[in-house]
Amino acid sequence: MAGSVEQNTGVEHKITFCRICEPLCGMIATVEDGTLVALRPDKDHPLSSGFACQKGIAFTEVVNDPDRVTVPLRRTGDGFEPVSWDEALADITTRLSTILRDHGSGSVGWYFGNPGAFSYAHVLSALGFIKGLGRRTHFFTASSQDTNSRLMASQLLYGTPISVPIPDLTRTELLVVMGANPVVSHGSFLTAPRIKDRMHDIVKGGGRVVVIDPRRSETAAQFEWCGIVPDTDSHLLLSLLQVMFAEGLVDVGQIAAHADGLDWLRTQAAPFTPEVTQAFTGIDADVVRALARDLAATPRAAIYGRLGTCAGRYGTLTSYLIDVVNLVAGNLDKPGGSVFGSLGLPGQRLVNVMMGAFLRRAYRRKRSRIGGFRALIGSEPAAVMAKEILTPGQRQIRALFVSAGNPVLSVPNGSELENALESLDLAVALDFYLTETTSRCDYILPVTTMYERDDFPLTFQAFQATPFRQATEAVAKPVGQSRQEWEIVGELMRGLRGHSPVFRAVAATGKALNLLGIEAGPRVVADGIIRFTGGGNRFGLRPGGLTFGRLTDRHPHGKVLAPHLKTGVLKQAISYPRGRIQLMHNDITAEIAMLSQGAHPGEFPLRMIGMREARSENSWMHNSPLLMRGDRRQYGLINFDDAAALHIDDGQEVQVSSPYGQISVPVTVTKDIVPGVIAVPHGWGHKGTGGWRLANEAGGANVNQLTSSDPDDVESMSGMAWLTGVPVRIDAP
Ligand SMILES: Nc1nc2c(c(=O)[nH]1)N[C@H]1C(S)=C(S)[C@@H](COP(=O)(O)OP(=O)(O)OC[C@H]3O[C@@H](n4cnc5c(=O)[nH]c(N)nc54)[C@H](O)[C@@H]3O)O[C@H]1N2
Ligand SMILES: Nc1nc2c(c(=O)[nH]1)N[C@H]1C(S)=C(S)[C@@H](COP(=O)(O)OP(=O)(O)OC[C@H]3O[C@@H](n4cnc5c(=O)[nH]c(N)nc54)[C@H](O)[C@@H]3O)O[C@H]1N2
Ligand code: SF4
Ligand SMILES: [Mo]
Repeated sequence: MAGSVEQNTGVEHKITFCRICEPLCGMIATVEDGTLVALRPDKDHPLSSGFACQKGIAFTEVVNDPDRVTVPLRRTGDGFEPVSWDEALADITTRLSTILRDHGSGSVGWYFGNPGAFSYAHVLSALGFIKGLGRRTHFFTASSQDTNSRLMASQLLYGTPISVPIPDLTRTELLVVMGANPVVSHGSFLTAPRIKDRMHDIVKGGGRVVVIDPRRSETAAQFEWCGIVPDTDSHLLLSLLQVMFAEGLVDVGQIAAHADGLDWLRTQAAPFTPEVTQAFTGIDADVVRALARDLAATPRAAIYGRLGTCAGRYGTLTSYLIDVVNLVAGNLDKPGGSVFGSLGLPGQRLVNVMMGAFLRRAYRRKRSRIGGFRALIGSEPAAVMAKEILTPGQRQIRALFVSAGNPVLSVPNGSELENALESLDLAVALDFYLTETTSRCDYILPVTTMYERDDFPLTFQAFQATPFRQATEAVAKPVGQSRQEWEIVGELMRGLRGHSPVFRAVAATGKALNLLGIEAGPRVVADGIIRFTGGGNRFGLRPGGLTFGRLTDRHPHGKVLAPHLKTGVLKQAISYPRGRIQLMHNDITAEIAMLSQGAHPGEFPLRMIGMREARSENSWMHNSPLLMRGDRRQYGLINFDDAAALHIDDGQEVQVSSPYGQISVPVTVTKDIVPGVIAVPHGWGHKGTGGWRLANEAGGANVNQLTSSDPDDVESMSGMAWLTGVPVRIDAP
């Protein structure tokens, strides 16, 4: 059975999966003569078992959107004109050749947005292109607005950014969710279909889910809510440690067997008694003590943090402390605790040691031109991308590719970036919409959507709560003239062969593979990874094991590899040669020292946080009528007491100002948010010239006009943008 469950008169029902967000829910695509006509959840998917959210179902409207870009577009004075692929690619490679000849590879940059991470072929080809052009190219990703601080914490503790523990969701008895809203986000840095049900299972089994959040989020509303002042999580976590040490709740021998620096840690935590931190966090000392005791006493407990703990001023410190509290409470690498997934490679430890050493070396050696940020996972902070374009000098960016991203709305200081894009010699977007970003580019190269390409979710394999493999073939034919990103990159590489030995090698390898009857392209790599990792056929050594083809042919609904993640694998996850966790770092000492100094500017007495919405996906699903029904608009959220003090009525438009910018937004007044906080959804403020009409009509404001692109406001260790807890003032007009 090749992934197609029914067939009559040109209508097929094809088994596949959604790739909008991380649970990767199973889907059945109804396809008529190659055209996607409907999507429904896959009842036979072993993990999502018949669940899909509104965005997943609405995706047919994205695929068939009348506003979708389906032919290559070239910018004219005040609009766009269709051009042929040949013409577009010839002009782009000619202009790029000139830029490379005159200014070198340091004049080229690539911004890789969030949806790109869901396509193995896009990841591999974009990396191949930008790294193949030369060492001096610029590479930015959405990660510096999302996960960099989390990756940095792992690099410090385990020696490698790619060992990130996740909660053992199906076995835990106490889950502390800190700065995440899985009921709306469906989980992040954590692939767990039906995550809401999994959390309810914890409670049904007699356990608890505690949500630490400035807002009584949709998740907090279903479980136990503990309100917190934004950007004070590090204080809370240090006081949890203080209590655990002071009350003798720590099994020192057990921890010392795996980690260096425990005494240093105890000294660092000592001043942060719950009475001291209460003044910062707003959380009662008694609540902190009780939580510390519960975390230490419950055999299966885990703290899980995500965007809310990553995107504050102390994102790396907070992420680091989450793991450290899990460790000290005896919950790291334990069933039901915070555990490490892995690809299940043979010699996993050796691979980790080598990879970590390579990444740490790059981190030490490479620095960004603007702000001197170190290269975490080989990338630069997107917060300073505009300045990299606008600041003259060696390695000034003159040509920029943007694939699967809308940085004008997603990175701090959107208008600065908008102007920067206009100043480039060449800007090329790989996208299927004319957005705030792409409509500032010289070319828009139309790409396929996820249902028009094959896939294997490589990026998310090690972050699955239940080890699982699924792959899919393309289920619909490409709409219009759209092409896959890797095919476009392949053409660019061919056109620029003269500039890169890597591109010449890629071309030669492709030729050799074709001679052997193997279709050249990134699928060979994905297939190799499936064969080599957990459940794979190890190139014949494990007969009956998985390959890309076998997954799509024999296991179209996917295959569960094991009921649970393995524990007792800590040493494998660590990249430091001695295989021990390193707690002590001068940078962490410095961050802890800064905690007590961070004064809040008096003229901006409130703090702004983000708010994800069930019917949005960052900036890019606001053109779907299904998702926009009911005349949806962007609203901020403020507390009753603040509204009363400021004489603001429910629904009123207010002006929100930060030290960095200003927006206008209507507000909803609620008791479900900590006083002193305003929550504003990101991804609004559409003005894609000539593009998505419904999104443009819905308007709204770009909340990232309130965030800062000043290098001093970017987290120094990880290059992470500062997106939550930003000081603001509210004025009624
Ligand atoms: N529906 C929907 N789903 C999505 C997305 C979407 O746009 N819409 N985006 C996807 C993406 S790209 C990502 S990265 C994930 C993110 O997934 P999550 O991190 O689960 O989602 P967020 O809604 O950003 O959750 C952050 C929570 O942290 C809280 N918070 C803010 N500041 C602080 C703080 O200082 N401390 C604490 N403790 N909490 C704080 C916020 O109130 C919010 O409830 O979601 C993914 N899923
Ligand atoms: N203030 C604030 N800012 C934030 C956040 C926040 O919580 N608050 N969240 C941050 C986070 S976590 C993230 S991940 C970023 C997201 O930031 P970005 O990734 O920069 O932006 P998106 O809104 O996800 O835009 C995705 C673009 O990709 C296109 N696209 C969709 N699918 C594909 C595809 O398969 N191929 C190609 N080539 N294009 C495709 C869409 O049309 C859209 O133009 O935003 C960050 N910005
Ligand atoms: S939860 Fe995410 S993966 Fe599942 S259907 Fe919705 S958008 Fe798709
Ligand atoms: Mo994200």
